[in-house]
Amino acid sequence: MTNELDEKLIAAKERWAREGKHQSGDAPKKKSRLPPGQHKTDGWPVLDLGMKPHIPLKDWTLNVTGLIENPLTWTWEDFQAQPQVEIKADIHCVTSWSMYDGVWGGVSAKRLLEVVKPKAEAKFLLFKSYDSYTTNVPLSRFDDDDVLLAHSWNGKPIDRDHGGPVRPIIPKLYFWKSAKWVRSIAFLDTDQPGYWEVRGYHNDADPWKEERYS
Ligand SMILES: Nc1nc2c(c(=O)[nH]1)N[C@H]1C(S)=C(S)[C@@H](COP(=O)(O)O)O[C@H]1N2
Ligand SMILES: [Mo]
Repeated sequence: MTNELDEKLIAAKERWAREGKHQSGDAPKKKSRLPPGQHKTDGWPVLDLGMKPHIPLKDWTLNVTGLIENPLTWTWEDFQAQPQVEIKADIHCVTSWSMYDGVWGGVSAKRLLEVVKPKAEAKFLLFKSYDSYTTNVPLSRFDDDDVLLAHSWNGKPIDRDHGGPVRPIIPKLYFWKSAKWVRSIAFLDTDQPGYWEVRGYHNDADPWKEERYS
């Protein structure tokens, strides 16, 4: 089961986009920590396309390509040798759960940007994952203080179910923008919509604006 696409879940999520499931239309509550239409969850649900790639650390690499001065391939050792940060953040999933106060450990987006040096034309990022998933964000959304390439959660390695060895965490966007099992990051001058972005999900994905569906 874990190596097959979860066709039923994918079909359901495409239907939710057509039907606008969980779309509250509520105005954001000024002081609320919860974006409109969300509820707090205590566990951490698992959501993906169904195939959960297993990537031994010795085989893991991260490729960073495109419109940057210094394209690179990091091995696990290269990645660990970068300055490490811990960032506490809330996560908001489009299926309406929000998880509070995760402590994410890894390499900050700011550090990656400092190393690769995006060219002036670079405006968008495309993440590709070991399960062939893709998702896109503007460079301006990646270049934020709370964004990182995370390898740990609450002090422990992110497990395979949740996208380990490494996944970006972009707390200010719905969680589908945080690619599990990330394999490459391309810096582009044009926006290239990813897996869910071409299947009815909003390109920008700001939970505070309730940008669930396109
Ligand atoms: N590689 C990959 N990343 C992915 C997905 C996926 O199917 N494959 N699903 C996305 C979606 S829709 C969500 S809600 C979150 C879920 O992450 P979790 O399973 O750790 O909660 O991962 C996102 N990143
Ligand atoms: Mo999702």
